[in-house]
Amino acid sequence: MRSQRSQVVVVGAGPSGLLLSHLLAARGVDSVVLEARSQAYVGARVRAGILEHSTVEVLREAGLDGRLRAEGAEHRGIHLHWPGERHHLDFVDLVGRSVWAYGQTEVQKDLVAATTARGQEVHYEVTDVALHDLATDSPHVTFTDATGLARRIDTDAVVGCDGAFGPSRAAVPDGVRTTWERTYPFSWLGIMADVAPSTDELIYAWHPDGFAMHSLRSPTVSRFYLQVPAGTDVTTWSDDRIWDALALRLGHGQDGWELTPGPITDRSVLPMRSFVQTPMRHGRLFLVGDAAHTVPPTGAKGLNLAVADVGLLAPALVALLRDGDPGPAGSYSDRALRRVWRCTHFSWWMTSMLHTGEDPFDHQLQLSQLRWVTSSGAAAAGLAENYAGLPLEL
Ligand code: FAS
Ligand code: PHB
Repeated sequence: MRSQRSQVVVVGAGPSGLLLSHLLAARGVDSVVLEARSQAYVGARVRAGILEHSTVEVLREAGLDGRLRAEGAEHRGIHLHWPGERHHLDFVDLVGRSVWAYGQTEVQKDLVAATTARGQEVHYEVTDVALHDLATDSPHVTFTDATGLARRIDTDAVVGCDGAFGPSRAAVPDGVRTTWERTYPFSWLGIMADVAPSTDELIYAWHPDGFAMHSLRSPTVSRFYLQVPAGTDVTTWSDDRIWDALALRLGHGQDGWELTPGPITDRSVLPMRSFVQTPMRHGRLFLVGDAAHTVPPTGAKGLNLAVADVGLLAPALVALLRDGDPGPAGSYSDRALRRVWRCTHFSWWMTSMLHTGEDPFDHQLQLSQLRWVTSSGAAAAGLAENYAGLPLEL
């Protein structure tokens, strides 16, 4: 077994793992990143599309916002739509903050480029990652590298950036961890299409048949979602069925607006679930992003929450490992969870307002809420504050 030492071991090279490694290196704290998949696989995963204000600020401070500002699209707000009505909420007018349409795949490319340029040690296609002695000040991690060699890293801190199904969550002992979970009775069927967006900013649509969203990735690539029953087999939705449902739910033909279809280049069904695992620290193990929480994507919070965790944890680890101050690391979990629960509630609130079931009473409640949110400045500001992004510290 080959042994080495690093101040931090990061499990997972998704956005949170690479961003954390980048921020630590910039402050003189070394780390090694371990990733189960190949760099190409991680980079190709189609996921989030909206960066909130605080995410853009974290990326700017890290010097990672260049391509975002050159190739991304700054959005002032979103459109809320239901049959016969469409209203724009202008976040800049309401709360002075915008959001950016810039796919997670692009963020990942920027992070890979930055960590590669810095010579960051990232091991892809590793197996058998195991975390040891987490409750001591001298934990270690063992794994098998891509060549099949058994490896050991002695470290001062382990950070689980390994998503909802990685080993870090489970490394918190049963008697220590609590998991709150909610599974929704529906999923999102998501498609990527090679067609210019039919909208300037995102459309979130309520319809008796189910929720729909028109998002985008670039001036020539659009992203769409449809609410479908949980467990839907994506192959049961033909292209025509998808486009017909999107046209109906998004209001094609209403007030002269038309949805332009195009070739579908990617399609998948995303289950809608939410969980929060506490605490987000156990000994020298820290949990970040989807390793500690996931939210339904209706509030565009998944990636943004992961970045917010990193924005809190990076300075805390620097204080602990470089400056000998255990304070910020000690309070990391409580500080992060305040924002996690706020964003979990907002994601639930947006999901409950926009996704339809069979009960017509619920439909009337949802329509009343949509009319309130689009007619009351106070209500609209509440949505805008949560969607455009809250401060890192609540
Ligand atoms: P990630 O899951 O991105 O990264 C975790 C990494 O850890 C992965 O690369 C994984 O391979 C690695 N890993 C796992 N086990 C490991 C092991 N044993 N050893 C080493 N490495 C291991 N959010 C939105 O806001 N909008 C969306 O539309 C949206 N769509 C999504 C669609 C899907 C299918 C999924 C799963 C999530 C989606 N999300 C969306 C949420 C998503 O963006 C996450 O919030 C975001 O990727 C979180 O980033 P990380 O915490 O870095 O976790
Ligand atoms: C996306 O573009 O993928 C997207 C945008 C907003 C959401 C969810 C997904 O709330």
